[in-house]
Amino acid sequence: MHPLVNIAVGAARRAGELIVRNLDRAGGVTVSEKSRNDFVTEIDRAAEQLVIETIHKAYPDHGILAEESGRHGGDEYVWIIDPLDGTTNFLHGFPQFAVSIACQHRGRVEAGVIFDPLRSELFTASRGAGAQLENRRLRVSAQRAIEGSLIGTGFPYRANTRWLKPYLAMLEQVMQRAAGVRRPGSAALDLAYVAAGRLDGFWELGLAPWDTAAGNLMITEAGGRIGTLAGNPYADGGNLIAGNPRIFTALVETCAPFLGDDLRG
Ligand code: 2AM
Ligand code: CA
Repeated sequence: MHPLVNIAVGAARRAGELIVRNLDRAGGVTVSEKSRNDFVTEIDRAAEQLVIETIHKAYPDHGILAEESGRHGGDEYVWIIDPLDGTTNFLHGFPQFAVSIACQHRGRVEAGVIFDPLRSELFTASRGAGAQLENRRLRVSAQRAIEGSLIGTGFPYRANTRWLKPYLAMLEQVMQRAAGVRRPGSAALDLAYVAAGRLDGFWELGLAPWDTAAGNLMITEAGGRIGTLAGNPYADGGNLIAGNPRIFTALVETCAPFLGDDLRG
């Protein structure tokens, strides 16, 4: 295993264990929204600290870009960390969340790990060496058309509800043609599922770099494509379409009529 992947795996497992240990305290707790949010922030922070500690033990000079603590440290290698992707699910005891860790070298993601601690599913990827689920090589699906496909998505939230109209127009198109549309709530895991061929395609607006850094590499290494809504190469912007190559193209075509200037990217 690539040394960067190896460190990421150890970090993700430690964070995952902490998250699962605290799940009982989250789901169904009848407390105020504020104390719920404080609780999830506490778990987010603790999981993130475990990940950063593990990385810095091996690589003290590496930089960090993480959901809770932001950007700090060196800039040749930067680790992009989402300690708990799917926090709303976690808070409600809805069993779909993950730890996502990627390592960038000079601006290019070289290694990525997405860990689902409840199913104990570990998705890994390193540049040029493919993507794996445990010991199996990942490959995107062979689905040829949106008709018959299973497509994942995420709904625009908070500030991003300004995109609700175009988003719903896209959804209307996709749901009328696909076999099914799923909104599981952890973008990192959704991207891993595209790489694994469990989803034929995926799109979402308003994501953050830590939601997508590991999944981006995973999909590319599994033979899939990921891009902006207009189908351009994806960097780390928030709006994306992913899928096997045919479904990627079909989703880009489907979304095209609904892209205003702010969504074209
Ligand atoms: P998070 O759980 O780490 O916040 C779901 O649509 C995806 O969007 C998840 O990957 C989720 O990551 C991300 N997201 C970021 N901010 C969010 C918010 N305020 N509400 C819901 N999802 C959010
Ligand atoms: Ca996230």
